[in-house]
Amino acid sequence: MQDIIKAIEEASIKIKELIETGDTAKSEQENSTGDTQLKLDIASDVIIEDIFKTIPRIKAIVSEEQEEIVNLNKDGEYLIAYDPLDGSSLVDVNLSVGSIYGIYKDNFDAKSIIASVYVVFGPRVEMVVAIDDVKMYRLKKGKFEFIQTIVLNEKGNLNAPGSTQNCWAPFHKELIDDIFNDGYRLRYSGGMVPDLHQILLKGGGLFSYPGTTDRPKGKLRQLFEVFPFAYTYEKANGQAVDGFKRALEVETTHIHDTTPCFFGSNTEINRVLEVYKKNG
Ligand code: AFP
Repeated sequence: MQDIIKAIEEASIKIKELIETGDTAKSEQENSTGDTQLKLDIASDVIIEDIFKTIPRIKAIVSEEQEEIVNLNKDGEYLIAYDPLDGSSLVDVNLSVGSIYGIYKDNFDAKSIIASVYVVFGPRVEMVVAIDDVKMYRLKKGKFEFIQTIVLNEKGNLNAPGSTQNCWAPFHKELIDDIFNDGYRLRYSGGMVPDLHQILLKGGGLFSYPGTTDRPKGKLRQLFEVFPFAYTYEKANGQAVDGFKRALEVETTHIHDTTPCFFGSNTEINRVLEVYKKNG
C-alpha cells in the first residue's frame, strides 16, 4: 500500500503546481455523467494515471473523468477508483478543492474497499489516509509530514446541507431546518473534500447530499466519492449512510453510479436514519 500512498503524494505535488498555474477554462469534452470537463480535470487525471501506470501492484483504475476502466497489470492486486480534482469549478474563485481515491481488492464495489485517501488543496495541502485508522499528513517543503490521527466526537455542531434546496423532500427540509434550530453552524462550500475535511477536523456534524426530485439517486459518485469518504468516516468513529443503511452496503451496478449520502458523527447520522425510516 505504501507504494500507492507515495504515488498519490507525488501526483498531489504536481496537481498543486497545476492548480497554481494551470488553465482553468472549460474543455470541449464532457465526462460520463455529462459534466463539462475543465482542462484542470483532464490534466489532473493524466498526472494520476501516468504515475499509477508505474506501479505493478495496481491491477486497474477507474477515473471520474474517464468512461471505462483502465486495465494496467493483470497480476496486480489493487483496484483504484479516483476523482482527480473534485470541485474543480471552485478553483476559479480560489476556494479549496481535492482529490479522492478509493482502494479496492478484487472488485469495484463497496464491500471490497480496503483503504481511502483524499488530498485537500487549500491554504495548505493535506492528505488523509484511512486504512485501520485515519491519519492526516501536511505538505511541508516538498514532503508530507504526519500531523495527527483524526477521531470524530459523538456529536458535532456543523451542518453542510448539499443539493438543490427547492428539490428536497419536505421531510428532508424539516430535518435540516431542525438541525439549524438546534444551533448548528452552516458550513458548505460546494466542494465535498474541504466540506467533509472540515467536519472531520472540527470533531463532527453532518454533511448531506440527499436524493431529490431532480436527482433521485443524488449527485455524488459511489466508487470515487461516496465509498472512500464513507470508509474514512467509519474509521474515524463516525458513520456514512444513504438514508436507510450504511453507504458501504449500497450496491453498484455501473462504475459511474451515484447514491444519496450522509456523512457525520453518530448523533447526527442516527437522527438522519430515524427521520428517513419514518418518512422515506
Ligand atoms: P463539481 O466537481 O462539478 O464542482 O461538483 C462538486 C461536487 O461534486 C462535490 O464536490 C460537492 O459536494 C457537490 O458537487 C456540490 O453540489 P451542489 O452544488 O449541487 O451542492
